[in-house]
Amino acid sequence: MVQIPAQPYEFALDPDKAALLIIDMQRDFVEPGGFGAALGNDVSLLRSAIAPLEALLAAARQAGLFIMHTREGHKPDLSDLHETKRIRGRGAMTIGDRGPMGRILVIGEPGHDIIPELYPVAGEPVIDKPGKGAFYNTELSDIIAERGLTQLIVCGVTTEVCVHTTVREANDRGIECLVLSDCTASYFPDFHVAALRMIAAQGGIFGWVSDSQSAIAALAEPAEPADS
Ligand code: C5J
Repeated sequence: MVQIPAQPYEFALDPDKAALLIIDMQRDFVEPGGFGAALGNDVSLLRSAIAPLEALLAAARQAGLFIMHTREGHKPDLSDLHETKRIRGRGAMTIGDRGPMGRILVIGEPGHDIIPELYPVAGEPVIDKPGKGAFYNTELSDIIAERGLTQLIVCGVTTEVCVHTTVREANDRGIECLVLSDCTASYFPDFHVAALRMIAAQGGIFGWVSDSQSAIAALAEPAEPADS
């Protein structure tokens, strides 16, 4: 076990049973012309998470931590897209429409891909998810069960939407989640702060909150045996 300073109290990381889960660091959310922009957001607000995530990803790879990435998106025929989601927002552009980075939020299009700074390497599963949560209609539960994982370090975008939904789903499945504040971001800075507070409030009702520096320092430490 490695102790990571966190809110509401320290997180006892068991690196053999933990994974880093990076949520939706896709061009469609962080670059102009994608899904985030189509909904009227200032996508530059999400870029603060990129540098801390790069450092965390390097440290996690160095430590041999299991790493997974998710991408929100839909099949080219949109058969996995609820009409309610397609029309939500009433914007001029919506999911499946063609924009500067290809069809918005469609698997295989340039905008759907993960940004180059955080690109997955061999051995890091990439989970395509049609919803906001990473468990809905995906293979994530199977991967977690197969590997005997009980803890997730959850990062990515956006804090109050896909990160939060995934943490809530994981928590209800008995998985402990540690969210790193600087490795997540929102189009709404006040939502980011509130979402993190909600996770750690009430004794950690959804999980724990820490930051990249604390996690990176912990990953560099040799783990104590779990029963010590
Ligand atoms: C959103 C996400 N915000 N990845 N998706 O629609 O948070």
